[in-house]
Amino acid sequence: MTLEPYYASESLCSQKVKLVLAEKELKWKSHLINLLTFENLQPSYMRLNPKGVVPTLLHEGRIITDSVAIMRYLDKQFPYPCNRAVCHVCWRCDRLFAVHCLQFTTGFKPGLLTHTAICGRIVRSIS
Ligand SMILES: N[C@@H](CCC(=O)N[C@@H](CS)C(=O)NCC(=O)O)C(=O)O
Repeated sequence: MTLEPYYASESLCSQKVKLVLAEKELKWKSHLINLLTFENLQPSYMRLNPKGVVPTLLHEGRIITDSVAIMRYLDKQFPYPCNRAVCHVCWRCDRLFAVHCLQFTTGFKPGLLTHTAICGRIVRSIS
């Protein structure tokens, strides 16, 4: 069933989720939320995310809030086709994605990004 992320373009938390969707090459239906017009505080969105923040993910009737919870959910539902033990090391490190997103939003070519665990070990490269 369709993945439906609700996100805002200027939100780093949203970028983290979009980066995972892109890395996993998942198809998704866009729900762009405009924070500047307080769309996140509209009742229709608050029903999905009572805190009124982005991102939120809708998938198969489930509503997942919080960017890290969404990233973990996506990884569980759509595992990387690489060694899971290695990926687990990677997924313990939330800081990893903050670094990636910074590079992502500043125009760093995502294809050149490298997953590096907090211990400094390179666990996966995206080519
Ligand atoms: N811990 C949450 C934080 C979510 C959050 O604070 N999102 C910000 C954008 S990055 C937001 O929606 N702000 C809107 C507001 O506070 O009105 C997550 O990681 O998803």
